[in-house]
Amino acid sequence: MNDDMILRAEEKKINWYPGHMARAKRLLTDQLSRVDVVVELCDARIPRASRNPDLDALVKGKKRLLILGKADLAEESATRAWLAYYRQQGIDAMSFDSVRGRPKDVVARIERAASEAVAKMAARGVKKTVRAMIVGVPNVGKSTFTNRINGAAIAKTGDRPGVTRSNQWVRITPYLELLDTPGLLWPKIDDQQDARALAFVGTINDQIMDQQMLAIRLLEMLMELKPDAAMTRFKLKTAEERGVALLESACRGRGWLMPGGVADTDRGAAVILDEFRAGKLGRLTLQRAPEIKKPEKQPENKPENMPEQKGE
Ligand SMILES: Nc1nc2c(ncn2[C@@H]2O[C@H](COP(=O)(O)OP(=O)(O)OP(=O)(O)O)[C@@H](O)[C@H]2O)c(=O)[nH]1
Ligand SMILES: [Mg+2]
Repeated sequence: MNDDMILRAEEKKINWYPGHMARAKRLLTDQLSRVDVVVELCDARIPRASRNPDLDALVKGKKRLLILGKADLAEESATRAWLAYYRQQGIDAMSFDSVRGRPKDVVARIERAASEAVAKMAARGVKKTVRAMIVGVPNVGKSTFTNRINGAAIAKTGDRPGVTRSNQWVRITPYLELLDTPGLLWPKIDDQQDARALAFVGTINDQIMDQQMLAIRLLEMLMELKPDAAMTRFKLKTAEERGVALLESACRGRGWLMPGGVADTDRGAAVILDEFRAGKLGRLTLQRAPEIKKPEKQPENKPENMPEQKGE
């Protein structure tokens, strides 16, 4: 067996559902009756993989707003395509980045989503305080988003998953409150492509995965999607390599070497993952929106028993 075959044989299924996440799920359902809107934050680079398949069942009939977050790291045209797709599906969605995004755009959308409840209270002469719960996978940027809307850092943030461990209400205005919640995954990630995508963007605890394996898969994907950027960034001489050889070449290219000139693949893997997550390879969307099917033209109804028209 060569190195690559050994690697593939050892590749383990990616899954992360520790005890604090089961607790996070309980915290979410506990607060549900208190909120008017559920704001679901997903990652604009991987909208499909970063949406919790259990959420529909968890939040039942609540008003929803989907936000494609970290939009500054995704390709703008791909994000537009995702938004068009969601619109067609009847899902209320917008994109946002917490680096430059304007809070008032989000506030307006949350208020719109809650407008029914607000109108009901207004009819009774009461100005309602809208309460919105921010949910999403770990590290997707929920706390940073909350801080951005708030205008000042109040929630703790960090570049690893699992930073927020309990619910935190943040008052934005007298009439709007946001609930920052801990990141939530689901007990079994069925699609391993999705699991890997979640791992690439830093949603899954790095400690439970083989970092070298993950970095190799990431490099391979970059060589498919953005070969020029990857070759420049990691100073690769050829576009042909894959597997361990590709990781070693990146290490040699960037000078991550151990004594004797041996590629330091441990260090290389960690830096490659960090650089990708920080957007150093430029904007990149890993998952494309499904094509929007145009409604098929209905064949014209022909009255029954009418003889076929013969051509001239
Ligand atoms: N480029 C960019 N980075 C972001 C954005 N939002 C958050 N981040 C970064 O993503 C990392 C995670 O942010 P957090 O706000 O802690 O994420 P979280 O969803 O609260 O994470 P948990 O509490 O662990 O579930 C941090 O390093 C943030 O700086 C964004 O819109 N754009
Ligand atoms: Mg957080």
